[in-house]
Amino acid sequence: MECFFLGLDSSTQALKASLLESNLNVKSEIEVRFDQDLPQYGTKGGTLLGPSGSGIVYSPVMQLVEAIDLLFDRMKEAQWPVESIKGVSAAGQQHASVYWSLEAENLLAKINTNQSLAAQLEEAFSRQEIPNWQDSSTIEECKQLEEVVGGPSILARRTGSRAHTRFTAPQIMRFKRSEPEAYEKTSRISLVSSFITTMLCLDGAIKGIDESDACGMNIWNMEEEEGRGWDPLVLEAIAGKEGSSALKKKLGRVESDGGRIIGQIGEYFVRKHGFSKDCIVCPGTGDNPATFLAFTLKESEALISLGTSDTVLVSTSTYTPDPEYHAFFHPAQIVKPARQDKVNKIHSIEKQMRYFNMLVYKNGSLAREYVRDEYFDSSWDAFNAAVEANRSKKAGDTLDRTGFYWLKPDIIPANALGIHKYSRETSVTIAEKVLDFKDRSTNAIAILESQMISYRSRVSAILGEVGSSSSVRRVYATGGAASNPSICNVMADVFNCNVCKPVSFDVVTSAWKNANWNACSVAAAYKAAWAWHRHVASDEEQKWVDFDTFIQQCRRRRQHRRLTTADKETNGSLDMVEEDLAIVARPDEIRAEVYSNSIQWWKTLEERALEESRQ
Ligand code: XUL
Repeated sequence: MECFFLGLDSSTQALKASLLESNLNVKSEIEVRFDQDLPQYGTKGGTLLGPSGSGIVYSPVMQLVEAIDLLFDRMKEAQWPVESIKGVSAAGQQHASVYWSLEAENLLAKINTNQSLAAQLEEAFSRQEIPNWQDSSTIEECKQLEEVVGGPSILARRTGSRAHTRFTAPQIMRFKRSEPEAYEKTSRISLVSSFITTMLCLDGAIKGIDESDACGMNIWNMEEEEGRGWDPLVLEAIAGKEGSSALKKKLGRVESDGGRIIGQIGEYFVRKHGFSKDCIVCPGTGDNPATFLAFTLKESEALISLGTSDTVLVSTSTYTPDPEYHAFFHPAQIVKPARQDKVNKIHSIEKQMRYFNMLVYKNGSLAREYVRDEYFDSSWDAFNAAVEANRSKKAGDTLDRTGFYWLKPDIIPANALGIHKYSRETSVTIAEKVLDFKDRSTNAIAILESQMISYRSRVSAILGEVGSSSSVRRVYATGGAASNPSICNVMADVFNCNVCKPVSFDVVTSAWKNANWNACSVAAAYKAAWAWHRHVASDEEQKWVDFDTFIQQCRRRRQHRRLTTADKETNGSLDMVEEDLAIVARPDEIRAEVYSNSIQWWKTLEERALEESRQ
């Protein structure tokens, strides 16, 4: 009998599900959109706002509970073969926290199919709001947290990030302060990913937080082995000396093996929807860690997601925290007992920790679209034509059109603001501040070069790159703007490596097409499949197979055709590099060298623009 895997993704605007075949081919996807499908909550973009100027952004917890029922109903309507689903896992928006009441575990233990989940869980929460990652109401709490711990760098070293308003520690701090009674009546605090995992099992136990997702809380100490755990300094900063052990209990255990089986799908889903009672559940993870897994990013590979804001993910085997960005544990790492000394009972652990870093830039498409609208009459075609006409050909080209377009106060560099442009006007070696470039059409290439050089220079620093040769081996481009060929071309030149994008094989047309599946729920299903595979494996090697190898094995199984030259021809413009992956841009040797040699002075100009933005 064919078996399937299910992945859920609880994002800001929707709860989504992906159904995958055993070779990890995406078979079908469905979703519940909060605004349209649950209009009784009155959300816009999935959220509600607090009083004007408060910075409060949240979503109602019951909206998510109702969405779960609705999503499973839709699986039934779509006739998904749920009885053959072997494993399920979830991804959830990062940082956002769910607050369980003292009665929660009791209620979770006696869920029945006669009533909806919402009707049975009305009393299960001590707080009706889930603070959303867009919330910025905790500026004071962030200041206090950094002060107690010893400053932003120390907090970043301990927890992977400096304090951020959306992170869970400052959010819990504000909740405790503004609703002390409700805080006291909180039995456990979940992240959205562990909340969904708990709801999938419905066995009366609130499930542990995934360790990779825990790194987005500002509470989990990521330092060396001895330090790993809920950080005592942060616990104290939130709850005081007297309250820190109670807070630690509320946070509960943390799951460090993302492929461990932590339960079976709840009886509720078995009886009501026909799931198999043997369907396993493994820990959920954050949406960014899930995106990272969807691409099985290897060391020295980067993923650039081009959205309203741009996000860069980079994989490393060293812990390189920095207040400018976020460090996380790899979301699918296993700690394998390597040797067992039966006499001394010493278990040595095979450790090869892996990490990824995330850089978030607020001014992504926002800034690109500003340039398009201001100089190119809102036309991408005109914007792209100007990029192609002005591609760098020799050293110094970029020097004449260096621009920084910080329309909103940015995250990287912190609080950078304003539009700053530099060009050589009177000297061949010195760039001067200008109101605009002589040739205004060069703003198109200037914005792309500036964004890409910023990403490259910071990724290089994380990878410990020396000299000017790029150590980034491959870049994956995703998000809306990744379909713009000019943007990908500049990306390839600046990073001096191939830019790739996922594609999928269309069995109807027998051709490759852009993969438009939802990366987070697909990656959650990958994780469920990996956990199930390890669970049923009879040999030791497969029981401990690492995530990347498992994905590779599945990829080979679904290889639809050999990647021959003939294949490339039949697939038109797609330049396939391996199963499910096409190259969209290759670097030009000369331009790549021009950019590599430009990084140093570009950094000097960025410093200057920053100073000017502070004045
Ligand atoms: C990352 C962040 C967002 C959310 C989106 O730090 O806040 O990407 O994870 O759900």
